[in-house]
Amino acid sequence: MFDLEHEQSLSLVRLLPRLEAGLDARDQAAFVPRFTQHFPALFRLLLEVYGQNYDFFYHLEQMTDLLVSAFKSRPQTLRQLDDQRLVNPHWYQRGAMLGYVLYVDLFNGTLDGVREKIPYLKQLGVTYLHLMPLFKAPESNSDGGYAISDFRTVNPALGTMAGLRVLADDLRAEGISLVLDFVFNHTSDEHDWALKALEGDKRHQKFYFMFPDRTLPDQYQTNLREIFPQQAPGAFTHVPKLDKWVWTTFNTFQWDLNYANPDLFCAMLGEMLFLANQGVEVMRLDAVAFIWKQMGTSCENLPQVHGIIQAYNLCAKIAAPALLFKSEAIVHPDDVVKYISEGESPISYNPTYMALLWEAAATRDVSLLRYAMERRFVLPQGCTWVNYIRCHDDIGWSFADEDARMLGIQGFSHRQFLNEFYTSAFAGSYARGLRFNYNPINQDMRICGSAASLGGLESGLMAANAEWIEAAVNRIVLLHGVMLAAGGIPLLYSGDEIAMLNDYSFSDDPHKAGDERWVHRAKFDWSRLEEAQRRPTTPHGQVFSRLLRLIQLRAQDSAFDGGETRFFDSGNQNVLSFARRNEVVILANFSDHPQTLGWLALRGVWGMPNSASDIISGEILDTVSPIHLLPWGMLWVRAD
Ligand code: OTU
Repeated sequence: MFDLEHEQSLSLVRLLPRLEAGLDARDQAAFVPRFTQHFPALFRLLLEVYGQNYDFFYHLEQMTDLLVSAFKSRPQTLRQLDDQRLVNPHWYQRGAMLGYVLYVDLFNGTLDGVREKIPYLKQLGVTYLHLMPLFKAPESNSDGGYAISDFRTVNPALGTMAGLRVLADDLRAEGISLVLDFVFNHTSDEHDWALKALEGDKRHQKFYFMFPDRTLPDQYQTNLREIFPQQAPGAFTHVPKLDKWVWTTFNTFQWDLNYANPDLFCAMLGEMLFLANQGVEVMRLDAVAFIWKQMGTSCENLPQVHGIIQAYNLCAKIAAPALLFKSEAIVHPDDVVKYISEGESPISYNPTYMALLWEAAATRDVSLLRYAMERRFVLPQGCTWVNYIRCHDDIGWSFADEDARMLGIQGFSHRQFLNEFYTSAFAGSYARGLRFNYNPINQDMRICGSAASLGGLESGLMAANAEWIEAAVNRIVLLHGVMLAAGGIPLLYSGDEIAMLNDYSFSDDPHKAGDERWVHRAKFDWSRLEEAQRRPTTPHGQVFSRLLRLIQLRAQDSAFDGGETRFFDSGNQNVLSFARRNEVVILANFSDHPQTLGWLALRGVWGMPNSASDIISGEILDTVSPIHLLPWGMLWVRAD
C-alpha cells in the first residue's frame, strides 16, 4: 500500500540536506520554511499528474536543486519584493491598477526606447506593463515572437538581458510591474532543444511529441480544434530531417512541448525561474489550455494542465514568491474560470467580457452581455480579471451557446452575423475589420482590427461624416469606460489610447502577409499622440483626453478598489448597468439613440437616492426626472 503522508515526509527528510548543502545559513532561514510549507502539496500534485512516470528520487532531487539555485541567485531587490508581496498578497486588486501592453519594437524601437517612455506610461497611470515576447526568435516568421528560440536571450534587435533587468528595476521604482509571457506550450524549431532533437538526441526528442508516421496523429487529429486552419492547417508537421511528425498546435515552426515528460517539466521550471529572477512580476501563461494531450480528447483544458500550473505556482511560492500567474485561456467561459484560483492563476484575461462587449456594440443590445456577466463575472476571493477591449490577437466569439440559447439566440447564426458585421460585409456596419483563419468546414472565423477601426472611426473618417465620427468616438470611449469601471485590472492595448486605426501595410511584408493580426499591430504613432495632446478636440484627441480622465477618476475613487462588480438588469436592453461596491453605478448606452431610465431601475443598489451626480462630467443629476443617456453615452453615477 502506498502511504502518501509517509512517502511525502520521507522525501522531505531526504531532500532537506540538499537545501542545507546548497544555501548559507541566512538563505536557509528564508527558504527552508517555505520549502517545507509547500512541499506536501507539491508532492501530491506531482504524484497526481505523473504517477508511475515520476522517479521520486531523481526528479524530486532535480526539482529541488533548481529551486535552491534559483533562490540563491535571486537578487536582493526581488527578495525584498517577495517579502512585500507576502505581506500584501492582493496588491493587484487595488483600484489604481492599469495595464498596458506593447510590442517593444513597435512602441519605441528597443528596451531602452521603452525606458525613455516611462514618463509617458506614468502620465497614463500604468502600473502593469506587458511587453510582448522579446526573446530570440526565428528571423523570418516568429508568430510575433511567440516562437521562442532561447528564453534566456533577448532578441538582439531589441536589447539585452541586462537591459531587461535595468528596465524591470526602473519600472518597479516607478510603481510599474513588469509582465512577460511564459510561452511554455511550445518552442520554436530553432530552440537549442529542437536543434538537439533534430540531431537525433533522444533526451531532447522526448521534450516534444514525435511520431514515426501518421497513424497516431490521424487519431488525435479527429478530436482537435483547428487553431490556424488557414495559415497552418492540422496540428502535426512533417520534419524531413527526422522523417517524423511533430505536434505543432499553432504554426509549423512552433513545436509543442511534452509535459507528460517530468524531465521537460523541470527544464521549463528552470526557464520560468530564470525569467522571474530577471524581475518579471507577472507571467502570462500563453496558450495554457493546450499543454497536456490525451488521445480521444480535444487536448484542451485537461485536468493535468491544472495540476502542472498549480505545481509551477507552488515552485514559485518557494523560490520566487512575488511571481504571479495570469492565465491566457481563450476558451469556453466554463473552462476559462477553471484556471482561476489563488493556487493556480489568480488573474486571468476576461475573454467573455471582451467578446460580448463587441457583440453588444454590434447588436445595440446588452442582453447577452448582461446575462453572461450576471452569472460569470464574480471570481473567488483574491482573484481578479484582466479586462480588455483589444489585444494583439484576434477576437473570437467564445461566448457560451447555452447562455445565448437562454435568450433565444442561436450561437452559430449569431456568430455568422457578428463576423459579417465586423468584416463590414453587413450593410450599414460601422466596423472595419478583417477575417482571420476562416475555416470552410465549420465556417468559423475570428476578427482582426484595432479598437478604433472596429469601433467605427475608420469608416467615419473615410466618409468624412461628422456624425459617424462623433458616434465612433463615443463608442470607443464607452467600451474603454466599461472596461475601466468593471474592477480588476483594465488592460490598454498600446495605441488604442490615441485611437490608432488599422494598418494595412502588413500585407507588403512577406513574413506578416499571411497573418491578419498584423493589421492591429501598428507602429505607435508618436506624432499622433503629440497632436492628440495639443488638440484635444480632434477625434484622436477626444479619445485620448477622455480616456485619461476616466483612468484618473478610477484611480482616485475607492469604489473601484477590489470588491465586487454586480451586473443587473436596467430594464432597458440598450443600457448596460453594473454597480461597483454599491457606491457607483455605471450606465452605458449601447445604441444610436438617446435612452431614458427611471431611477427605480437602480433601486436594487440604493433604493431611491436623494441626490446623485455623474462623476465623469461632475454634473448633478436630477433625481426627480428620469436619467437621460446620450447615444453611446455613459454615466458613472454616485448617489447619496
Ligand atoms: C496565443 O494565443 C498568443 O496570444 C498568440 O499570439 C500566439 O499566436 C499563440 O498563443 C501561440 O503562441 O491562438 O489566436 O484558445 O486562442 O492561446 C490566438 C487559445 C491563439 C488560443 C490562444 C492563442
